[in-house]
Amino acid sequence: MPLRALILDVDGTLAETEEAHRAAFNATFARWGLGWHWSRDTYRELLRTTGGKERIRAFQGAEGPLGDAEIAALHAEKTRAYAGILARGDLSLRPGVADLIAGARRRGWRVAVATTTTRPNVEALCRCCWDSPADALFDVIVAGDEVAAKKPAPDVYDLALSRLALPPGDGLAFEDSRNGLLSARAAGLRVVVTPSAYTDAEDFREADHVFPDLAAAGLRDVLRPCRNARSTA
Ligand code: XBP
Ligand code: MG
Repeated sequence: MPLRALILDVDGTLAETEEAHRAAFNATFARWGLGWHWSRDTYRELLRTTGGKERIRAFQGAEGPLGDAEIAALHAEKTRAYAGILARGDLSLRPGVADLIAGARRRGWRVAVATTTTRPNVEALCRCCWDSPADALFDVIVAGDEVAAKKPAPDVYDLALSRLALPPGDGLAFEDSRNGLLSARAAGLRVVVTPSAYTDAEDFREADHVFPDLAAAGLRDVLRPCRNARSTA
């Protein structure tokens, strides 16, 4: 089984980011005087809609007060609030993430990101957790607004594979959510799922492997039979 690239989701997979996203949404709603506050329970439901702008649109419904331009402006402010929260530096990578990426580098595999969130949020996370720019960590970064359809559509994974110039059989995706799993599977990738705080009750029956986190001993067994890209090039 050739393996040449790991393609990783960001939110919930690299780190438990959703509480920072939720805080950024709520702080922005308050500044805009909307009278909205997303509780944990509400947010768990709302996460079924991927993408912050899409989530706001779904929450307010057809009769909501905000038009598309206002949603875009509110979301841009939310993105700045999220960067401010992460700049405080109190968010960590999930167990096993740093070792997985460092190990992939040693083995000559390429490493990519396929995320629903925006590029500035990927930067903020990389600065916070690695003290490094995202480009120095990942060969390819695909963010949600670069594609026509967000997860569970395959678009972000299709674009990541196209930028890597690899067929799906040469990649392995890492996800934490059902929407992400379906997106990666629809792109033809094998998928490892590590459920996160907000996705732990979701259905992952289509996953190739489900582990509590990326430090799980079983992940080494998944990666071990994969031939080193350098020896197969
Ligand atoms: C995560 C998301 C994102 C974040 C918020 O999905 O849906 O929308 O919650 O990000 P996944 P933005 O992990 O499957 O990519 O507000 O920047 O859209
Ligand atoms: Mg995710």
